[in-house]
Amino acid sequence: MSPKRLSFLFLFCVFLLPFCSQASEWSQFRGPDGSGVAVSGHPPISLNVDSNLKWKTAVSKGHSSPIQFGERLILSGSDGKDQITYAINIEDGSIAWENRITVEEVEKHHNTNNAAPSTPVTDGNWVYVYHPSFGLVAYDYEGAEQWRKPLPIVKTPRNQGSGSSPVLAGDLLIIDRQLGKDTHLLAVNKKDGSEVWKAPRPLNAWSFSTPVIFEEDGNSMIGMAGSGSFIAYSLFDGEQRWWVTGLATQICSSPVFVNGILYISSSGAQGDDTNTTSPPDWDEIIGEWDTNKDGILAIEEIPNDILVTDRKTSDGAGNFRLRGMASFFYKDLAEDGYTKAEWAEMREKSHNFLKGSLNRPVMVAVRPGGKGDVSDTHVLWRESKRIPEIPSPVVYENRVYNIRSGGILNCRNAETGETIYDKHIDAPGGYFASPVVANGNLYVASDRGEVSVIRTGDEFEVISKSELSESIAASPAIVANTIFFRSASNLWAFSN
Ligand SMILES: [Ca+2]
Ligand SMILES: [Ca+2]
Repeated sequence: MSPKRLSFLFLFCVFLLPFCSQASEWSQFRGPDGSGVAVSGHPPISLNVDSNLKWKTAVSKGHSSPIQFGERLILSGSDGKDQITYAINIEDGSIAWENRITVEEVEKHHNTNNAAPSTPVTDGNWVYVYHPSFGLVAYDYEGAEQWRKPLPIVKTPRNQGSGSSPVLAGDLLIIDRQLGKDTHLLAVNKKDGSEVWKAPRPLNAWSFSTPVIFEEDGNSMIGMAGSGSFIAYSLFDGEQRWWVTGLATQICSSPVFVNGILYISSSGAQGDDTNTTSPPDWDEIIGEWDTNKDGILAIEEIPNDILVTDRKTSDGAGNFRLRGMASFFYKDLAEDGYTKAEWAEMREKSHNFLKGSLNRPVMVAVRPGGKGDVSDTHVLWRESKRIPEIPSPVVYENRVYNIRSGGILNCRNAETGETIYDKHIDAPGGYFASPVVANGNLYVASDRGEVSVIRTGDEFEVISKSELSESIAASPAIVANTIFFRSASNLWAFSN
């Protein structure tokens, strides 16, 4: 190569690359590799709106999290039929650009979910946004649209709404598509959105989880949890290679891949197994509840405040009352009430539902590899207690941290799964946001807007608690010395 050409290349690299590749420390849902661990950030260990709140910017509703794209954050939102992408300047919180795509139909979702649940992803060149009510769209740094790929509107189980975020691997952009029996992983070329492969997963459809990218014997793989199993596919062609069974039916949290091990948490519909209570035995309650003493339990004789499921969210969303469950499982209750035999039948059906596979939490640690069902050969440990409903785990310095609703933090040994501690952090409410770690400190946020910082390690130590006054469902993001929280209607930046 001539010296002239070399110097041209040098100039190209030095002067052009900074303008076409935007660095990102937090490029996708839960940051680097989706693990929730900041590589080098030192954000404040206590949030204070008077001293270290750098800025606060109003944004539309959304449960997705911001990502970093150079000097900006990218965030998705939903406002009626408008599906929004924001680019927000990290320095001052001003909005650099905002793009809206108006759809005819917005996906149906549970009242604890939202129409903008998917966190964008960037390769440093473009940003890729998935709106479940629209499809995929790619923008450059200035917000110029590069391509769009409309997709049929999703049909999630029981209309609970989407949860999965897109991931990038090489030239592939991959998203889980919930379409009932047509549910599949879709891999498109990130350069133009053209389809590369589709991995059908009709038997694995119940999921709100983000896929995980991992390596196994030099092969690049993608894993997806749902409907009681975790399935590993080849990234090359989407071929199903191996799977682990025995997980919960309906999976919200996302697996992480740390130090060569996959950690997969699945809790089912109600969270921790202590969140469900089977209906009481007839003999225990009939004397007290049968107020007219006719030996029949009428619906209005069942106390209205008794819960069979308590997800411990701050507004009681998603809880079942005994009255509702009793009439759900025994239809003639409203007409002539319960006899002892009818109550026994209802009790058994309710118990099977409440304590069955739909609600049975399971967390596993899995060594990747093998072929077919590897449940008996590659599972390092399997635990069924003290597992959260929505938040994903953080694995940090050989410990697994899980925050569950009610404000209970569980710390396990990552090698054995044994609990090191299980403690109330004294910040109750629902936990939807996944925890993150920076500089050895764990950040958790509740639907009451309370942020708690816990020192990692074998000793349980809460460092600080702060109130943001608005519900938080999105997972925090960390860039250098700033931590970002999305609440019900704002994005907050706290900085050292
Ligand atoms: Ca009665
Ligand atoms: Ca009856």
